[in-house]
Amino acid sequence: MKGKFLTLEGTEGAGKSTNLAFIETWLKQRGIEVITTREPGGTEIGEAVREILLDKAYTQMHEDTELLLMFAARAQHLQEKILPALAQGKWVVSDRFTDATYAYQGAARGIAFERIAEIENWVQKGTFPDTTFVFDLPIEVGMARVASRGGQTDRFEQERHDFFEKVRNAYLKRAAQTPERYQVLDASQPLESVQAQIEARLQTLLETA
Ligand code: T5A
Repeated sequence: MKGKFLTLEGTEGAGKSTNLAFIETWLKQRGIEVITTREPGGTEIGEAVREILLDKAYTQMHEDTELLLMFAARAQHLQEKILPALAQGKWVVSDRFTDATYAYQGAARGIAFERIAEIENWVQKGTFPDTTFVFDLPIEVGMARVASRGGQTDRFEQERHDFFEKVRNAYLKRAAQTPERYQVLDASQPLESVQAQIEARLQTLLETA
Protein backbone atom coordinates (compact mmCIF):
# COMPACT_ATOMS: atom_id res chain seq x y z
CA MET A 1 0.00 0.00 0.00
CA LYS A 2 1.24 3.45 -0.88
CA GLY A 3 1.51 5.86 2.04
CA LYS A 4 -0.07 9.31 2.22
CA PHE A 5 1.78 12.54 1.55
CA LEU A 6 0.80 15.50 3.76
CA THR A 7 2.24 19.00 3.60
CA LEU A 8 2.06 22.03 5.92
CA GLU A 9 2.12 25.53 4.49
CA GLY A 10 1.72 29.12 5.62
CA THR A 11 3.56 32.34 6.27
CA GLU A 12 6.31 32.82 8.88
CA GLY A 13 5.49 31.80 12.45
CA ALA A 14 2.10 30.29 11.54
CA GLY A 15 2.74 27.11 13.56
CA LYS A 16 3.87 24.59 10.91
CA SER A 17 6.79 23.12 12.85
CA THR A 18 4.76 22.95 16.07
CA ASN A 19 1.96 21.05 14.36
CA LEU A 20 4.29 18.82 12.35
CA ALA A 21 5.26 17.25 15.68
CA PHE A 22 1.60 17.00 16.70
CA ILE A 23 0.67 15.18 13.46
CA GLU A 24 3.62 12.80 13.80
CA THR A 25 2.64 11.84 17.34
CA TRP A 26 -1.06 11.50 16.45
CA LEU A 27 -0.35 9.16 13.54
CA LYS A 28 2.21 7.07 15.43
CA GLN A 29 -0.27 6.56 18.26
CA ARG A 30 -2.58 4.96 15.69
CA GLY A 31 0.08 2.60 14.39
CA ILE A 32 0.94 4.51 11.21
CA GLU A 33 4.56 4.47 10.07
CA VAL A 34 5.41 8.10 9.45
CA ILE A 35 8.42 10.22 8.60
CA THR A 36 8.57 14.00 9.02
CA THR A 37 10.71 16.23 6.90
CA ARG A 38 11.01 19.80 5.64
CA GLU A 39 11.71 22.00 2.63
CA PRO A 40 13.97 23.39 1.58
CA GLY A 41 16.02 20.56 3.08
CA GLY A 42 15.15 17.06 4.18
CA THR A 43 18.33 15.40 2.86
CA GLU A 44 22.03 16.12 3.38
CA ILE A 45 22.24 17.83 -0.02
CA GLY A 46 18.91 19.59 0.49
CA GLU A 47 20.00 20.96 3.86
CA ALA A 48 23.21 22.31 2.27
CA VAL A 49 21.08 24.05 -0.38
CA ARG A 50 18.80 25.37 2.41
CA GLU A 51 21.77 27.08 4.04
CA ILE A 52 22.50 28.95 0.81
CA LEU A 53 18.84 29.87 0.31
CA LEU A 54 18.30 31.22 3.83
CA ASP A 55 21.68 32.96 4.23
CA LYS A 56 20.90 36.66 4.51
CA ALA A 57 24.39 37.52 3.26
CA TYR A 58 23.16 36.58 -0.25
CA THR A 59 21.14 39.73 -0.88
CA GLN A 60 22.16 39.53 -4.56
CA MET A 61 20.45 36.17 -5.21
CA HIS A 62 18.43 36.35 -8.45
CA GLU A 63 14.86 35.05 -8.26
CA ASP A 64 15.57 32.45 -10.99
CA THR A 65 18.48 31.14 -8.93
CA GLU A 66 16.23 30.98 -5.89
CA LEU A 67 13.57 29.07 -7.85
CA LEU A 68 16.02 26.56 -9.29
CA LEU A 69 17.69 25.96 -5.94
CA MET A 70 14.27 25.25 -4.37
CA PHE A 71 13.61 22.65 -7.06
CA ALA A 72 17.16 21.26 -6.91
CA ALA A 73 16.66 20.54 -3.21
CA ARG A 74 13.18 19.15 -3.96
CA ALA A 75 14.45 16.78 -6.67
CA GLN A 76 16.90 15.25 -4.21
CA HIS A 77 14.25 15.17 -1.47
CA LEU A 78 11.78 13.31 -3.67
CA GLN A 79 14.24 10.76 -5.03
CA GLU A 80 16.14 10.07 -1.83
CA LYS A 81 13.43 10.32 0.80
CA ILE A 82 9.81 11.01 -0.14
CA LEU A 83 9.22 8.51 -2.96
CA PRO A 84 10.99 5.56 -1.27
CA ALA A 85 9.04 6.16 1.96
CA LEU A 86 5.68 6.36 0.15
CA ALA A 87 6.52 3.20 -1.81
CA GLN A 88 7.16 1.41 1.51
CA GLY A 89 3.66 2.42 2.67
CA LYS A 90 4.92 5.10 5.08
CA TRP A 91 3.17 8.42 5.51
CA VAL A 92 5.31 11.46 4.76
CA VAL A 93 4.61 14.79 6.47
CA SER A 94 6.58 17.73 5.11
CA ASP A 95 6.97 21.21 6.56
CA ARG A 96 6.45 23.05 3.20
CA PHE A 97 6.56 21.76 -0.40
CA THR A 98 5.76 23.16 -3.87
CA ASP A 99 2.82 25.32 -2.76
CA ALA A 100 5.49 27.45 -1.08
CA THR A 101 7.22 27.89 -4.43
CA TYR A 102 4.02 29.15 -6.06
CA ALA A 103 3.41 31.50 -3.12
CA TYR A 104 6.94 32.87 -2.53
CA GLN A 105 8.74 32.64 -5.88
CA GLY A 106 5.52 32.96 -7.92
CA ALA A 107 3.11 35.38 -6.26
CA ALA A 108 5.63 37.32 -4.16
CA ARG A 109 8.75 37.39 -6.39
CA GLY A 110 6.72 37.57 -9.61
CA ILE A 111 7.88 34.46 -11.50
CA ALA A 112 5.15 33.21 -13.88
CA PHE A 113 3.12 30.30 -12.49
CA GLU A 114 3.42 28.57 -15.90
CA ARG A 115 7.21 28.56 -15.56
CA ILE A 116 6.95 27.04 -12.07
CA ALA A 117 4.46 24.44 -13.34
CA GLU A 118 6.93 23.36 -16.07
CA ILE A 119 9.67 22.66 -13.54
CA GLU A 120 7.17 21.10 -11.14
CA ASN A 121 6.07 18.61 -13.80
CA TRP A 122 9.66 17.77 -14.68
CA VAL A 123 10.84 17.30 -11.09
CA GLN A 124 7.74 15.74 -9.52
CA LYS A 125 6.49 13.58 -12.40
CA GLY A 126 2.96 13.40 -11.01
CA THR A 127 3.72 13.29 -7.28
CA PHE A 128 1.52 15.75 -5.39
CA PRO A 129 0.46 15.96 -1.74
CA ASP A 130 -2.73 14.12 -0.78
CA THR A 131 -3.59 16.82 1.74
CA THR A 132 -2.16 20.26 2.44
CA PHE A 133 -2.82 22.13 5.68
CA VAL A 134 -2.62 25.90 5.19
CA PHE A 135 -1.94 27.72 8.46
CA ASP A 136 -3.49 31.11 7.88
CA LEU A 137 -3.04 34.13 10.12
CA PRO A 138 -2.36 37.89 9.92
CA ILE A 139 1.29 38.51 8.99
CA GLU A 140 1.97 40.64 12.07
CA VAL A 141 0.73 37.87 14.41
CA GLY A 142 3.12 35.35 12.84
CA MET A 143 6.02 37.80 12.89
CA ALA A 144 5.39 38.58 16.57
CA ARG A 145 5.54 34.85 17.34
CA VAL A 146 8.82 34.52 15.43
CA ALA A 147 10.22 37.52 17.32
CA SER A 148 9.13 36.21 20.73
CA ARG A 149 10.69 32.81 19.95
CA GLY A 150 14.03 34.63 19.54
CA GLY A 151 17.01 33.57 17.40
CA GLN A 152 18.34 34.81 14.06
CA THR A 153 16.11 35.90 11.19
CA ASP A 154 16.74 34.41 7.71
CA ARG A 155 16.92 35.92 4.19
CA PHE A 156 13.15 35.62 3.63
CA GLU A 157 12.27 37.15 6.99
CA GLN A 158 14.03 40.35 5.82
CA GLU A 159 11.23 40.93 3.30
CA ARG A 160 8.62 43.65 3.74
CA HIS A 161 5.04 43.21 4.92
CA ASP A 162 3.51 43.36 1.41
CA PHE A 163 5.71 40.45 0.28
CA PHE A 164 4.12 38.23 2.94
CA GLU A 165 0.61 39.52 2.14
CA LYS A 166 1.15 38.27 -1.42
CA VAL A 167 2.33 34.92 -0.05
CA ARG A 168 -0.70 34.64 2.24
CA ASN A 169 -3.17 35.54 -0.52
CA ALA A 170 -1.55 33.07 -2.91
CA TYR A 171 -2.03 30.21 -0.45
CA LEU A 172 -5.68 31.14 0.08
CA LYS A 173 -6.27 31.37 -3.66
CA ARG A 174 -4.68 28.00 -4.35
CA ALA A 175 -6.74 26.44 -1.56
CA ALA A 176 -9.94 27.92 -2.99
CA GLN A 177 -9.12 26.56 -6.47
CA THR A 178 -8.70 22.95 -5.29
CA PRO A 179 -10.62 22.77 -1.98
CA GLU A 180 -10.58 18.95 -1.81
CA ARG A 181 -6.80 18.91 -1.37
CA TYR A 182 -6.43 21.80 1.09
CA GLN A 183 -7.55 22.46 4.63
CA VAL A 184 -7.25 26.11 5.62
CA LEU A 185 -6.82 26.52 9.39
CA ASP A 186 -7.28 29.73 11.36
CA ALA A 187 -3.79 29.65 12.88
CA SER A 188 -4.42 32.73 15.03
CA GLN A 189 -6.61 30.56 17.28
CA PRO A 190 -5.19 28.84 20.38
CA LEU A 191 -3.14 25.74 19.60
CA GLU A 192 -5.80 23.35 21.00
CA SER A 193 -8.40 24.68 18.59
CA VAL A 194 -6.00 24.46 15.61
CA GLN A 195 -5.10 20.90 16.56
CA ALA A 196 -8.75 19.86 16.91
CA GLN A 197 -9.27 20.86 13.26
CA ILE A 198 -6.15 18.96 12.18
CA GLU A 199 -7.27 15.90 14.10
CA ALA A 200 -10.67 15.87 12.36
CA ARG A 201 -9.00 15.87 8.94
CA LEU A 202 -6.49 13.17 9.96
CA GLN A 203 -9.36 11.00 11.17
CA THR A 204 -11.05 11.28 7.77
CA LEU A 205 -7.79 10.50 5.98
CA LEU A 206 -7.28 7.40 8.11
CA GLU A 207 -10.79 6.18 7.38
CA THR A 208 -10.19 6.50 3.64
CA ALA A 209 -6.63 5.09 3.64
N1 T5A B 1 10.48 28.91 0.87
C1 T5A B 1 10.37 27.57 1.12
C2 T5A B 1 10.31 29.43 -0.41
O1 T5A B 1 10.46 30.63 -0.63
N2 T5A B 1 9.98 28.57 -1.43
C3 T5A B 1 9.85 27.21 -1.23
O2 T5A B 1 9.57 26.47 -2.20
C4 T5A B 1 10.05 26.70 0.10
C5 T5A B 1 9.92 25.22 0.33
C6 T5A B 1 11.84 28.43 4.90
C7 T5A B 1 11.75 29.69 4.08
O3 T5A B 1 11.87 29.29 2.74
C8 T5A B 1 10.84 29.84 1.97
C9 T5A B 1 9.72 30.09 2.92
C10 T5A B 1 10.40 30.39 4.23
O4 T5A B 1 10.60 31.77 4.31
P1 T5A B 1 11.03 27.77 7.24
O5 T5A B 1 11.95 27.64 8.36
O6 T5A B 1 10.46 26.55 6.69
O7 T5A B 1 11.78 28.71 6.20
O8 T5A B 1 9.73 28.62 7.47
P2 T5A B 1 9.30 29.60 8.55
O9 T5A B 1 7.91 29.93 8.19
O10 T5A B 1 10.28 30.71 8.63
O11 T5A B 1 9.29 28.72 9.86
P3 T5A B 1 8.96 29.21 11.27
O12 T5A B 1 9.60 28.23 12.19
O13 T5A B 1 9.25 30.65 11.45
O14 T5A B 1 7.38 29.10 11.35
P4 T5A B 1 6.43 27.93 11.75
O15 T5A B 1 7.09 26.62 11.67
O16 T5A B 1 5.18 28.10 10.98
O17 T5A B 1 6.07 28.30 13.26
P5 T5A B 1 6.38 27.52 14.62
O18 T5A B 1 5.62 26.26 14.68
O19 T5A B 1 7.85 27.47 14.82
O20 T5A B 1 5.68 28.53 15.62
C11 T5A B 1 6.22 29.82 15.89
C12 T5A B 1 5.97 30.16 17.38
O21 T5A B 1 4.58 30.33 17.58
C13 T5A B 1 4.09 29.44 18.60
C14 T5A B 1 5.12 28.33 18.69
O22 T5A B 1 5.14 27.77 19.98
C15 T5A B 1 6.42 29.05 18.35
O23 T5A B 1 6.96 29.68 19.48
N3 T5A B 1 2.76 28.99 18.16
C16 T5A B 1 1.62 29.45 18.66
N4 T5A B 1 1.35 30.35 19.63
C17 T5A B 1 0.04 30.61 19.90
N5 T5A B 1 -1.00 30.02 19.26
C18 T5A B 1 -0.78 29.11 18.29
N6 T5A B 1 -1.83 28.55 17.64
C19 T5A B 1 0.57 28.79 17.95
N7 T5A B 1 1.15 27.97 17.03
C20 T5A B 1 2.48 28.11 17.17
